[in-house]
Amino acid sequence: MSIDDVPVRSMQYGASEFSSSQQNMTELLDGSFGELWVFDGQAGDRVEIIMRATSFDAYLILWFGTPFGEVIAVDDDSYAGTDALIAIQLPYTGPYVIAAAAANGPEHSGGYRISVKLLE
Ligand SMILES: [Ca+2]
Repeated sequence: MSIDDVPVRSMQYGASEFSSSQQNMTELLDGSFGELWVFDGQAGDRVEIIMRATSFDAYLILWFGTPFGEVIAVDDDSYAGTDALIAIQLPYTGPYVIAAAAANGPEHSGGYRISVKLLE
């Protein structure tokens, strides 16, 4: 699927996905590159998004609605080492877009794991 011609992969709460494809990397507005994922959230949901990568510096951006719209959260290294964690209570109901990005440029991208969990 795509939003505004930007390729986006869908995921659901509880999903943990591995991606190693670099052709899905999209250039983001700040010049960095990332792969985009979308999930549906409800206002008030407490969610935890984790991105782990062994060969590059993981970086997460979360938007509401469409990519490059309203930024809800960003994180670089809150999980462990250079891995990223966003833990947040969602402010709106609707689609959220995640960028799983490389903090230090697309030449450093590679395999990574991303998970989205709904906390009780
Ligand atoms: Ca990082």
